[in-house]
Amino acid sequence: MKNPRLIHTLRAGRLHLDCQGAANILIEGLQPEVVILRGDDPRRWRPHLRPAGDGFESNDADSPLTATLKIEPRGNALVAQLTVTNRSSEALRLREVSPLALRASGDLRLGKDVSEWGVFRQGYQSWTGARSFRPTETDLDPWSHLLQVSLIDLRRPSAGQPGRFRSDTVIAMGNLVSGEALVAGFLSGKESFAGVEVSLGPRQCGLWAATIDWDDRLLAPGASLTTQPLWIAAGDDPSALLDDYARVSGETMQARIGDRNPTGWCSWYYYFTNIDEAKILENVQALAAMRDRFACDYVQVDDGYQSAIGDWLTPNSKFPHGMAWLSERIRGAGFEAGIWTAPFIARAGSDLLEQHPDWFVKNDRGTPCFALWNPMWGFGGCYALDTTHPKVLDWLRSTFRTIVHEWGYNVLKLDFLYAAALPGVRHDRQASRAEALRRGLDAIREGAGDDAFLIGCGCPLTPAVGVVDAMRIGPDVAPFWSGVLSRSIQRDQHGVATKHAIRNTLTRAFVHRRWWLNDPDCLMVRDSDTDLTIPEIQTLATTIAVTDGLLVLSDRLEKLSPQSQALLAQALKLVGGTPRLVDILERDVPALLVSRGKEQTVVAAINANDHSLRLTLDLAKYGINTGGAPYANDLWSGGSVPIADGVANFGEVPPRTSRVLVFPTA
Ligand code: 9PG
Repeated sequence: MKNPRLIHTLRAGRLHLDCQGAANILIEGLQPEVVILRGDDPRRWRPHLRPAGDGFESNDADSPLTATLKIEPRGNALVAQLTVTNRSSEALRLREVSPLALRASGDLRLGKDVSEWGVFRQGYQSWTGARSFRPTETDLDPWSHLLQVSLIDLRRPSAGQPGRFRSDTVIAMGNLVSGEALVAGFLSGKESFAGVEVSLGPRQCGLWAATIDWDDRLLAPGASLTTQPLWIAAGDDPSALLDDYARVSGETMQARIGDRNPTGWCSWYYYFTNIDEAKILENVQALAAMRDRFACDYVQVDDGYQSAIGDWLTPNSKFPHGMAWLSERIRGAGFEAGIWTAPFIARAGSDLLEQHPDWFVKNDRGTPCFALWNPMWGFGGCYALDTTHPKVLDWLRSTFRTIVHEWGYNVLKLDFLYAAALPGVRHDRQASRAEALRRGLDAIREGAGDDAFLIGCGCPLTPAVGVVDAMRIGPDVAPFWSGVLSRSIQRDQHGVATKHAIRNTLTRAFVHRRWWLNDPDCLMVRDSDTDLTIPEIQTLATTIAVTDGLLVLSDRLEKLSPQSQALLAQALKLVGGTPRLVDILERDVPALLVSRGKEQTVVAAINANDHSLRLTLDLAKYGINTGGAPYANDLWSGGSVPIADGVANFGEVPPRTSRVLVFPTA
């Protein structure tokens, strides 16, 4: 498939996309769609189109809306943008707006048979699972509402039906037998949340809709709205298409991408909330002593220093010298100081919630909107701050001005950010949820200043592009692989588990250095105080190193065994390449990755699935010159991996183990 270019034609009021150079890629019967609310009753408007100027317009005299659609080539991709105008005399409440949607009367073809497809479903926020599905599989949300609040977009739950998938912002689909692939995604996401939904039947794709959530806001008489641009491209490598999409969307959203990845240490995954000044300083000393083996840039104090969730400027009694004193000690030892906050939530009993109940997003009953119940913090729930309220924005600016410019913390881990985008009633009723979140983030950036290093966490992804320097792209790691709860109520994909973190670190590698620097969450290398086995630790270390994101240790360093230190040293040798996933659509947890650096190219066979996998990789296809050697050595086991005709044969790779080959870059 050479230079497959999408072209569009209008037939009988509907759009058809063909792929020049690939007869087997086709989308037939696309139309714009708007869902208007009459009371609580949603009505779908699907205008027929006619040519108008260099685009199209709706051809529908009876509708209160008019629409114009622009479609332009961008490289080999097409970019579509819809403008909708309210020509009636009353304000209209809009639920959803789709620049392009296909229903049962249309068709989408990628090769011969829908049963051969894989679909990559992007998750809503940092901790939401992001994985590929086969058409017979069902995507399930976390089991209870209590979990869903902090893991999915509550306005867009999964349908829970086989073959039906709703992907946040971007979707990748492909035929696993014949190789045709299609990627479609919105180029910007700070204006409103968006996604692409598909429904795959046994023989046909009966629904494909790229949709913006208009959050049931009003469109005034005479007013117009224009959707974020939708980018669609076809080809034969879904990972390459996702890379292109992430690059173009990152440019559109003016992503912040630093020259290098800082390395760090974080208190959470050894101490959890059980931290104090002495424990932090013990690790500062250890980091200074191991500087030649681990060049750590920052030391980040996590959850546990604050007097209450919400009261960030008041430390508790375990930090008697205050946070400015501690940062001075950290910086005095030659590290940048980092600190955790959850800036958009406050817990029952905090001064913030007691003193300013009017600063919170409201639910239907007019009381503060519930955002989280975290057993680690005790009984009371947490509530969502209203980041469209000017006083809240002032408070955010001044809080972060203090933390950065008076206390001296330059690395900010900003957690539980989804709260600012929860559905509810806000001070500014015309702000979308994505806009509300963005205003909160912008206020933090203003207070912290341009030099602060902002790491988003628990954050809906696209509204943060252009504000944060790094973003957690997966669930929390843990000193265990996965558990009964991870597999049942978290559906083996959402929420805390090392397995879940590894999956997302692989499947979301394509946004690294295009939207921000990826934060894969922490590396734990310890071999005590953990349930992780050595091969599991190697698998986590390989994943973090070869995907090139932030490398942040979270162990009690004084206690690291020589074996753990040796494992860390091996992992550090693998960083610095540009990752490309080979099998993103092929399995639940992808396993093959090529990471090309200036000097070396690392090939990793990472099996984070719970069954063994037979893996081979065509090295020649990825430009790897083996110099004719008949085998290469696996970094972890020292065992040899045979190479024949440029293909590495990893054989049967057991679950929760990895193989790593290193070649000089050709
Ligand atoms: C600190 C931690 C760490 C970690 C973050 C985040 O739903 N929950 O109750 C829940 C608790 C903790 C959590 C995520 C969800 O982890 O990802 O790195 O900073 O907070 O409390």
